[in-house]
Amino acid sequence: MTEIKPQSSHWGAFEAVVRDGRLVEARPFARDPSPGALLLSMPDAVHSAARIDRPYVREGWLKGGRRGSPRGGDAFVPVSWDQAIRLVAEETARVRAEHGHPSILGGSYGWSSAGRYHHARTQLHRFLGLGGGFTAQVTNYSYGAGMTLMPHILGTNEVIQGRVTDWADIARHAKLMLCFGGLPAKNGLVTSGGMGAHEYLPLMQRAAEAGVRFVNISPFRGDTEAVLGAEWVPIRPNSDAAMVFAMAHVILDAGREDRDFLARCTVGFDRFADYVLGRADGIPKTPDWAAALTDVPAATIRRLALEAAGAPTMTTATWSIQRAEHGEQPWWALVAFAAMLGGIGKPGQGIGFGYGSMNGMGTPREELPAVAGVPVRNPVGAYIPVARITELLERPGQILQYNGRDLLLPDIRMIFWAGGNPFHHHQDLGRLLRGWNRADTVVVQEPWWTSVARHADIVLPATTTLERNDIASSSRDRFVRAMHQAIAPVGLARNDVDILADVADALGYRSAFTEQRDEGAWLAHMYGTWRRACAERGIEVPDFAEFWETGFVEVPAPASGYTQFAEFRADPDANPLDTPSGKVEIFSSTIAAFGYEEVPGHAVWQAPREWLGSPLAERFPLHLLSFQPATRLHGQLDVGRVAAASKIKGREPILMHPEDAAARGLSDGQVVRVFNDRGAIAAGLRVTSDIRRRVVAMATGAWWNPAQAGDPGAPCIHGNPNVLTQDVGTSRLGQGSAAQSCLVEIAPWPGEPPPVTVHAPPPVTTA
Ligand SMILES: Nc1nc2c(c(=O)[nH]1)N[C@H]1C(S)=C(S)[C@@H](COP(=O)(O)OP(=O)(O)OC[C@H]3O[C@@H](n4cnc5c(=O)[nH]c(N)nc54)[C@H](O)[C@@H]3O)O[C@H]1N2
Ligand SMILES: Nc1nc2c(c(=O)[nH]1)N[C@H]1C(S)=C(S)[C@@H](COP(=O)(O)OP(=O)(O)OC[C@H]3O[C@@H](n4cnc5c(=O)[nH]c(N)nc54)[C@H](O)[C@@H]3O)O[C@H]1N2
Ligand SMILES: [Mo]
Repeated sequence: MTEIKPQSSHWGAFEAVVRDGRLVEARPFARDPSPGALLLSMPDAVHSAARIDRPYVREGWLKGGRRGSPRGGDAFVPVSWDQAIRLVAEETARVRAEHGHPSILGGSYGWSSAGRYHHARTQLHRFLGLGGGFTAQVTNYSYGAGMTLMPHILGTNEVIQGRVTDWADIARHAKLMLCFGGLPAKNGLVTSGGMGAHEYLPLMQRAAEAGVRFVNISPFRGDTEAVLGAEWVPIRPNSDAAMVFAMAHVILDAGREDRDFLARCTVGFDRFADYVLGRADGIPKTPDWAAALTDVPAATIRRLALEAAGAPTMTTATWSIQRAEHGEQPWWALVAFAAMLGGIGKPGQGIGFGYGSMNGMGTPREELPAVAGVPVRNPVGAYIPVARITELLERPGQILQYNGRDLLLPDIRMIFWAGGNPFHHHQDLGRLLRGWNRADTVVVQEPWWTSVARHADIVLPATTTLERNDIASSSRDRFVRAMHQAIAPVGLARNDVDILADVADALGYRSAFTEQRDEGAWLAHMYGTWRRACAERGIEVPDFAEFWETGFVEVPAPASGYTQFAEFRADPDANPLDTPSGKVEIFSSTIAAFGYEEVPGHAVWQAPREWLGSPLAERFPLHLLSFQPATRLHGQLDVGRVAAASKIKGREPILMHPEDAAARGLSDGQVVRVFNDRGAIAAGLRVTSDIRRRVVAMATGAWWNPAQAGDPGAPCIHGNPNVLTQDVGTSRLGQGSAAQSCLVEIAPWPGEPPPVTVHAPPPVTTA
């Protein structure tokens, strides 16, 4: 018998086609104009051998191994659900009593499910918050540095997260779009919370047809699609700020800056201009100065700057640009540059970050919140910027400087993760594992034997979205999608929320956690809250019963384009920005007062420790970029056919220029060893002239497969770039991830590489 159920995922809405209790196909939602290929991997993933079939406990933990006990190398012992719940409840109670709530790390960063009720992280925060609190994680890996900076200088994070000036507006009014980091098609495959329609590529294509000229300023030609006909400017990684200063120099030199806008709408421009002209430090930031740092010819920099001054221009940078040491600087410089052009708040012009980073950025839509779960306040004030997790684990009792504050790092005894994978997302994994091993106990809820589950003490098998009812929703998308349970839970898997309700029960607060609502009542409650928010904005949507029956709601797109900052531009006194001055802070006294020498009061050029300009490049002469995968979502769907088809002899591909390959005697299709002082990984070599010389690039997301499980120094035989990436904060201001500042060398893999084993379950013992 075949059944068809409405469903959704971060990579798109679909109809779940179910035969004999198994998902056989994820058929794209009929309203999606360009569904991506990732849905093909769903049946593989949902019924994968890598699903966790039942609860387990690490053997060493059962035998008493707590703080300092190595994780990742032991066998797992199967336990009953009753036993597992009891162990988690007892250990949670013990840690709370003996060490206090801040000793539980419950930040649990990660993408988990598109369904908003069963969103594991939200539910875990409810559970821990109601029980007394936890050490939280703030900001994100996506744009952590940028989201700390922008409130100081533009007074909002809307310029990163949306609502940004939409593509309809750009198509109608812009003539030039300068894209630092390009507009990579692969990034449009996903929206956090799911989407009814992939409109990313069609929208930019329409802008190109309407006459917008695109410039792809990136080390990788593939960061724009051929249909856009973009000019490629192959820049050196981490040098974007230098190029922007030089463009600012050209504008000043030609007297083309918009004096009226700068005077009315910004503060601190003169100090920035002094810096650019070299009055402050004796170094004029000329195109020749920048050419040596960026490898972009001075003539190109000059031409692009004058072109931008002469035509309506939208300036954008991908989120990746700030995921590097001093990643705040290129973004701040771009805001200053866009202000000089005077386009901020003009239709189709100005600045927006992330048009190239995710589907939904710039998609025309009404201003509406998403359907969302109900968070609980965390009674504990302790937190870290998310990407400082290893420091948290390494140096309890010490201070971490962040955004003008001194954070006291708690002593973490228990790590509780549901819906994220730090051994996917964090940098320098060997170092992370050494810090991780300092915990007494690690509890992980996961559907699959991902690397976070493999490095846990208590492993609780979670259902996937197919195994429960939910609602998918994103503030970036016009569609709200019903997700009907399509299959029974796989193995003994249980819903995250039901697992946590049972632990809360054992600890005496089940009804506070559930608010005595079951799944159906929560969905109706969440939808009802959203429906009222729509009504307040004059938008009528059907009631819950009709929505659930139809399977989706579409909120029609507004008729006219949206221009961000239009009111501010028209009357900055009546509509000030939420900054101290109410204006664009090209110079920020607040930031200057923090006294961080690496982040003075305006954007400056700061060379990172690891880039092609540093002394370390003599030993490790290649800059490694680790971008988002076209074949999966981070580590999710790595067990699917789409990811498998892209691998080379089972290893994640790495892109390299033909001349760099020839210089090392390497050829396309070969397994190579990528290494630096932090470690080594295997990768499959793909030789292409689409990547500039001395830069290599590979996607994140191949599951970490250390050659010896549990050994933090072992090479990864599968190709997880985070073995190699540098774990430093972007700066003390943003403390974001600096994954893109990383140097490596590449050699042939010696001999035959060992087989990849990480897609099969780890050893199990009944001893
Ligand atoms: N080198 C490098 N590293 C990076 C980046 C980079 O550019 N370069 N990018 C960074 C960025 S931007 C991000 S956002 C992060 C992403 O990092 P993560 O969000 O941590 O990565 P995912 O693999 O999506 O992890 C989500 C996990 O949740 C699990 N999961 C899915 N559904 C459920 C569920 O219903 N319940 C439970 N309990 N679990 C579920 C999945 O199996 C998966 O293991 O990575 C960061 N890391
Ligand atoms: N298919 C798919 N799409 C995704 C995701 C996924 O896992 N899979 N993840 C989603 C998530 S969580 C996020 S946060 C976004 C991330 O969005 P981004 O961070 O913008 O995406 P990346 O792919 O890391 O980087 C985009 C491009 O930036 C270029 N680049 C890197 N460093 C530099 C530099 O220093 N200078 C310049 N000029 N260019 C540089 C690289 O060539 C890279 O291809 O993607 C989202 N989209
Ligand atoms: Mo992200």
